[in-house]
Amino acid sequence: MFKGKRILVIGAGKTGVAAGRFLASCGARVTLADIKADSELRENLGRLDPDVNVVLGGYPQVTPALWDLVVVSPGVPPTAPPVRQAEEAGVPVTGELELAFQLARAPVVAVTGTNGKTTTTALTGEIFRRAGYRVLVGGNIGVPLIDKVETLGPEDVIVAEVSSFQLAATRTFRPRVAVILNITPDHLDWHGDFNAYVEAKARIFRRQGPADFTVLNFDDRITAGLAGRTPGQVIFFSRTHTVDRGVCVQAGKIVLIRPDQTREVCAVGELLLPGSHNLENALAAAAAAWSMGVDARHIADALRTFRGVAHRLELVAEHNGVKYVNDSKGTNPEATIKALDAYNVPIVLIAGGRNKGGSFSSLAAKVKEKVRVLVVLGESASAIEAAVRAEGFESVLRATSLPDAVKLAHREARRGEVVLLSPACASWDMFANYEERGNLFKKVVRELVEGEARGNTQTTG
Ligand code: UMA
Repeated sequence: MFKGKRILVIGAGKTGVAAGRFLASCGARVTLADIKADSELRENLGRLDPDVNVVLGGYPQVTPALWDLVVVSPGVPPTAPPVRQAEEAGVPVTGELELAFQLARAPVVAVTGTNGKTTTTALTGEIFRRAGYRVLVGGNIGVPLIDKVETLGPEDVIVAEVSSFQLAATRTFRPRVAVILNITPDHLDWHGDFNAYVEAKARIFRRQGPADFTVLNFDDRITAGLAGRTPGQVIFFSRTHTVDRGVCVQAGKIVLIRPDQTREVCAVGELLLPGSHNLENALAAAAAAWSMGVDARHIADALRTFRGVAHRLELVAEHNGVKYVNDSKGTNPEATIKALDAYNVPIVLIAGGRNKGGSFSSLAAKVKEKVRVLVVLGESASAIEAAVRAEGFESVLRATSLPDAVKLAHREARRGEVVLLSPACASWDMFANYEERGNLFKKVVRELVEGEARGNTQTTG
C-alpha cells in the first residue's frame, strides 16, 4: 500500500519514530522532520531504519511534486506550516491512529475524554484479558498502535486510548465501541476553541454504523448531549441515575441493565480504585466490555483486582495504618483537586514543582478542606504556600528535595491518614518527567517502610 510512496512524517517523538519505522518497512521513501534539533531527539532516532531521511530544526516544503502523503504526530496542530501547505496544495494528511486502524483486523474499543482515559483504557484491557481475549492496549496511553497492530487477528481486541489530537486526524476510523468519558475545556490552544475540541471528540463515533456501540457518560451534560448524533447504539453509564440501557449503580451495586434483564457485577465498595471519578471510569470500562459480549463475572474479576495505572493515585505502601499514594501525574491544580477528593480521611499532601501558569487559589480552598499537613517543594513552593495561607491554612512545611518531603510527610502522618504526592505542577524543575518523580517517591517510601519494618523485627525478635 505504501511501497515507493514519498511520505513526510512530522514530529520525531514516539509516534513519528514508530510511524516512520513502519512505513519504511513497507517500502515507502520516508522523511521524518521535526521543528526541534536537540540531542534527546537524536537518541530516539537511533531506533530508525537508516533509509529514513531525517530533517531536524525545520520542515521541508510540502508540494504534490515532492510528497504523496503527510503523516502528522498528535502534538502537531493543524496550524503547523507543513500541515497548512499540504492542505492548500492538496497533499493528503493523515495520522498514526488512522494508519493503524486501516491495518487493524481486530475490533477496536476506543476510549476518549478529557480525564480518566488512561485508567479506563487500562481497566478495559484488563477486563478483556480476564475474559480470555488476546488484547493490545495502546494509543495515547504511550504505545503507538502501529507498532503492533498487525500481530492481532479478528478474534482479538484492540483497546485504544485516543486523544482529541489523534481523532482530529482521522478519516475512516470506526471503532466497534467508542467511549466518551467526559468533556471539559482542555487543549484549547491546539484546537482553537471549545467547540472544535468537542467536534474532535465526536469524530470517535462519526463513522460508526448501527452494529457499533457508543458508550457515553449520562452524568456529563456535554457528553450525554452527543447521544443524538451517533450512528451507533448508545449505551449510557451513570454514577448518579438509573439508565434504561447501560451501566449504573443501584443500592451500592454496579449493574448492567438491558430492557429484558438486569445483571449485577459487584459492589461499589469492592473497587480498589478510590474516588467517584474512578467509579465513573469503572462503569465506562464495564459498559465497553459488556457491549462486546463480555460476561458480568469477568468484568467483576477485573474490577475487584485492578489497582490502577502507575503515577495516578497509585497505592505504593500501607505502613502503620498510613497509606502512601503516588499521584505524580497530578501535574495541574485540577488533577490534584480530584486526587484530594478521592479520599475521605485526613491527608498529608506533598505538592510543588514547576507551575505551568495556572492559579493555586481553588487548590488552596480544597487543601483547607481535605489536608491536615501540606509539604511544599520546588519552584512553586512559595506560591502554593502563599495561596493556602491566604485561605487561612497554616500547617505548611518546606522541603528541600523530594526525599526530604517524603521524610517530613512520613513523620507527620498519623494512623488512618494518607500521604499523597500530587504536585499540582510539572516535574521539570527537578526531574526529566513525572515518571521519574513518581519512581523516586516510590523508592523513598519503600526504603522508609522496609527500613522500619526491619527495625521492628529486630527489636521484637
Ligand atoms: N513537533 C513538531 N512540530 C509541532 C509539534 C511538535 O515537530 O508543531 C515535534 C516535537 O518537537 C517533538 C515531537 O513532535 O519532537 C513530539 O510529537 P508529539 O507531541 O505528537 O508526541 P509523541 O512523542 O509522538 O507522543 C504522542 C502523544 N503526545 C501528544 O499527544 C502531545 C502521547 O500522549 C502518546 O502517548 C504518544 O503519542 C503515543 O501514542 C501524551 C499526551 O500528553 C501522553 N497526550 C495528551 C493528553 O493526554 O492530554 C493528548
